[in-house]
Amino acid sequence: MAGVSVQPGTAAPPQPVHARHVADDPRAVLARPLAATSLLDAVKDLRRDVEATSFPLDLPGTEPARLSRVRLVDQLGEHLIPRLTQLSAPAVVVIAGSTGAGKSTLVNSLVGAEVSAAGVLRPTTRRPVLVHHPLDAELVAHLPMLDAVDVVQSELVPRGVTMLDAPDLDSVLESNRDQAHRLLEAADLWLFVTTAARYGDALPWRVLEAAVQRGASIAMVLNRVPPASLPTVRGDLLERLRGHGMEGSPLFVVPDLGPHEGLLDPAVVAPVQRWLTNLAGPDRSRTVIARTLRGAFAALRPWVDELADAVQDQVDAAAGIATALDVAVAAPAEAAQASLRAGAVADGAVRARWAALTAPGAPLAGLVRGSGRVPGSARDAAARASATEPLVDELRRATAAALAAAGGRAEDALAAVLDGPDAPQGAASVRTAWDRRAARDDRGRTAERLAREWTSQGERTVRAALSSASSAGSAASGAAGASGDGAARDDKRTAKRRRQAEKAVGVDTLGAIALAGAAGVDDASALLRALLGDAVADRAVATLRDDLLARVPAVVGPERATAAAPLEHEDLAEDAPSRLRLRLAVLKGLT
Ligand SMILES: Nc1nc2c(ncn2[C@@H]2O[C@H](COP(=O)(O)OP(=O)(O)O)[C@@H](O)[C@H]2O)c(=O)[nH]1
Ligand SMILES: [Mg+2]
Repeated sequence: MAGVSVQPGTAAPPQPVHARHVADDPRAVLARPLAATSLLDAVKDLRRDVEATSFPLDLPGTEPARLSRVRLVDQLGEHLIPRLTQLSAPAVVVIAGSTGAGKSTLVNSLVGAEVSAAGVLRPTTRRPVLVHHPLDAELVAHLPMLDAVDVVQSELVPRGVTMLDAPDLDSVLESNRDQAHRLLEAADLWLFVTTAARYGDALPWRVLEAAVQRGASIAMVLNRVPPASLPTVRGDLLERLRGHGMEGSPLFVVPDLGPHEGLLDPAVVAPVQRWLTNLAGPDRSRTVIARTLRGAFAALRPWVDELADAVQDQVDAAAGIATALDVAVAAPAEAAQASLRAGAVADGAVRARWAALTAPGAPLAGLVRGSGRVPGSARDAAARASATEPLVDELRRATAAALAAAGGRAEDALAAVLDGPDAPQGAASVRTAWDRRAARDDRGRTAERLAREWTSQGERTVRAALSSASSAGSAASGAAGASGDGAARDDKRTAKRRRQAEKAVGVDTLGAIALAGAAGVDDASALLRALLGDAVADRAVATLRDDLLARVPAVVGPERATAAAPLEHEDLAEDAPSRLRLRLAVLKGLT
């Protein structure tokens, strides 16, 4: 079987007759699915990110940015994305023509397989068949006529094109089924198949004219032309095309070579195949999309940039507020530590309890005799331990109160910064979202926990001080033995008294005394020195005092954190503005 011929007996390459280039018709140049999809995806991504962008802080200029964001989401979602989706849909090429013209045979031959029933027995094509490339499945899914067709996939259909073997025109028009009409109206291109015998039929021309009026492109396949009559028939057909305003349409000629069943020779349909491939040409379709949407994309850039700038303002403001909050709590934290160092915990109930415990005849009275001996037995130690329990309770209560007060002053300072005349931009939004009640509830619990932890360190700290002194002491006594030094003898006496105190007073009670000393009861520190020696007593008291001061940040920090919680927003994160800018860059690269 010979290829498509333009002139019988010439070796002219099989080219369609063109009066006008198909590519000039924007309707004829449809999207390349890959590029179109990525462009569509890029715009969808942008829309999603723009929609997700919030402006948590009220700044000057935030309100216009919020409105602009809403309008941009609308513009993208209601206009650009539908338009892009439309442009990205594959071109629907409907194969139309009179019954028996060879439509189904042409479709089958183009895809190299019998996807649509063909034959002499009528009717053959009862339900339209839509053929597309497997990779276009997702885009094809958006086509409006899917419920009315059988869908077949073929690798031989160029991407970006779907072929629809429609029911015979005559039967479509007779049945006047809405579905069939919708099908034909959805077509972007008509590949009109006619024969030397049928091209004069009036009905197909009426249908074609209506398609041209709707803006569809037309190409003609003149099928089964006896070589002898080709010049006449071809001339006639071109005349008719001109008469119906279709002079620009390509014309393919398939010569008749006698009775035929099954697929046509691939060479015969190659020009039609090339035309289809050309139709789906990748770069051109991308250019068409870009050209069609150039105005929209150009408007998008400054718009998105503006939003990204507004997000940047939010991020900058958040950083400013965070710094202001840091500064706000620094002074109350330092003041709280200074007052703890000055003995705030000891004032009031603690000092009164100490006085009661050390009054003449009370459990801690006369612990140190003039001789330096520590009076008492292990039984006395147990009695003293239970007697000092109320002292530890009092210390815990006073410590909790002091720490809670530090938290309260931190809250006041935070409020002053967020409310004050020099409040940083956006502070009002943070202030509104700040859950002060929750902070207060937590504060009491936190302060009590910290106080309990601190008082539980008394005994442990004394034990640690004693054990480090005894290991240092045994090292020192070795040296003293050799030199007979007086200070070493003193150390020996101190160490002996320490051991006595440990046994007779008990580490529990020593811990309570050390806590009282660290809290600021100077008499307690003095007693501890008398019992344990200056070095060990001072070490224990200093350790406990440092421990107490170190708990201030644990109560002030959460105050700041609660106030700053509204800043923990992903749109206030440092990289927030770059998200939108990145989307814009991707889009720029695609258009
Ligand atoms: N000789 C010849 N027969 C053809 C050609 N195209 C189709 N036919 C035959 O014409 C008959 C009708 O073809 P079919 O594809 O079913 O036409 P449709 O009704 O337009 O789909 C079938 O028997 C085909 O084998 C062709 O190019 N040459
Ligand atoms: Mg058919």
